Amino acid sequence: MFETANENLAERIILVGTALGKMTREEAEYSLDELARLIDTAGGIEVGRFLQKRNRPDGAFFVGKGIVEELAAKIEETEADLVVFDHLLSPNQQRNLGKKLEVKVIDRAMLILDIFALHARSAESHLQVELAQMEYLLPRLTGLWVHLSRQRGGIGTKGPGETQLETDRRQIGKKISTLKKRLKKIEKQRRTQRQGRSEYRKLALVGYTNAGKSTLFNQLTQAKVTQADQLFSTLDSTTRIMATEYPQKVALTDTVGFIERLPHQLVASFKSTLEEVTLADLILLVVDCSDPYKDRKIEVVTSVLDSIKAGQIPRLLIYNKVDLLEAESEAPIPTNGIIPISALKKVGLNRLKAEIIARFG
Ligand SMILES: Nc1nc2c(ncn2[C@@H]2O[C@H](COP(=O)(O)OP(=O)(O)OP(=O)(O)O)[C@@H](O)[C@H]2O)c(=O)[nH]1
Ligand SMILES: [Mg+2]
Repeated sequence: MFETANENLAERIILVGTALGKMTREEAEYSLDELARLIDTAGGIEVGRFLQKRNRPDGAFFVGKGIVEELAAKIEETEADLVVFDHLLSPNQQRNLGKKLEVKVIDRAMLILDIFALHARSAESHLQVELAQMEYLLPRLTGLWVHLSRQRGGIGTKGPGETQLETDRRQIGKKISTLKKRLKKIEKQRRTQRQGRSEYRKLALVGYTNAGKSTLFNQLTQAKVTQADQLFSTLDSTTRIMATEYPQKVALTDTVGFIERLPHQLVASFKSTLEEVTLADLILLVVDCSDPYKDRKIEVVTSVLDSIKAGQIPRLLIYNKVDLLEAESEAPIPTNGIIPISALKKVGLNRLKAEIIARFG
C-alpha cells in the first residue's frame, strides 16, 4: 500500500542536520556523518547536505524558511529525489516539507526502520520491524497521501477523502493487532527455550551498532553469527554456551545494537528480543574505543538500557578495537574497571573471561 525507501534504492539524497540547543556544530556534523553511513547502508547516494544551528525546531518546517528555499534550489540543481532530516520530524512538519519541496521527505527514524527492514532475516525480526513501521506510519497517513497523489501524475494535490483515510487507519490498526498477536506466540516459544537455561549464568553483549559485539560473541563461543562493517548487521538475539572455568554453565547472548535517536517504535517492538538483555546477570557493554565520540555512545547505550529497565543490571565496560589505538598513539585507556580488548586480534580475551568469573563471585 505504501512505498518505503526500500524501493528507492540508489536514490539521490540530500541530508539535513540541525545543531539544536546546546548541540555544537561539530556534534551535529558527526551526527550527519553517521546519517550518511545509514544512507549508504540503505543503498542511497548523497548529493548534498545542509547544517543549521537553531535553538529550537521551527514548528512548520523544522528548519528556517531560508534553508527551505536553499533546499528547493539544491533539489533542482542535483535532481535529488529524497530529503532526509537527521532529527525526528512531526507528521505536520513532514507534510509541510513534502508539499513545499515536492519530493519525498523522511527523517532519521524512518531511515533506520528501512535498514531494519532490509536486514531482517528471521520471522520474528520481520514481524517486529513491520510492527514498528506500522506504528510509525499511523499518525503520518495524511502526509503520505498528499505525496502519493502527486506521484500519480500530479493530478491534484489533495489527498483522498476522509473516508479513504479512515479506512486505511482502520486497516493499519487491524494489521497492528494481528502483528502483536503473532509476536506474542513467538515470545511464548522463546520463554520455553529460556526455561531450559534457567540454571545458567546469563551474560548479554550490549553496545552501539558496529562496536564489535558479534565479533566478540563469535570469539567467545565459536559461533558464526554475521560480523560486518555495516550498521545493524545483527537484529536477532543469539544465545550460546561460553566455555569458562566457572562451575556453572555460562550462556552468552548477542543482540541488536543501539544508535543515537533509535526510533522508540523499534525499542517497543523489539521487546522480546531485548528481553534477553533484561534477564542477564551481567551486561558486557562493548565500546569501540577508537571512536572519538565513544563517551556519547556509552550515554546513548545507557539510556536505552534504562528505557528497557535494564539500568540496574551490573555491567562490565569493555573497550574493544584497542588494535586501532596503538597505531594512532592515543591517550592511554583508563584503568578503573575498564577492560581493553581486541575481539578481532584476540587480545585481552582471557583477562575478560577472568573478570567475568570474578564478577560472578
Ligand atoms: N580493528 C578492529 N575491528 C574490529 C574489532 N572487533 C570488531 N571489528 C570490526 O568492526 C566491524 C563491526 O563488527 P561487528 O562484530 O559486526 O559489530 P556489532 O557490534 O555486532 O554490530 P551490529 O550487529 O551491526 O550492531 C567489523 O568490520 C569487525 O571486523 C577489533 O577488535 N578491531
Ligand atoms: Mg552484531
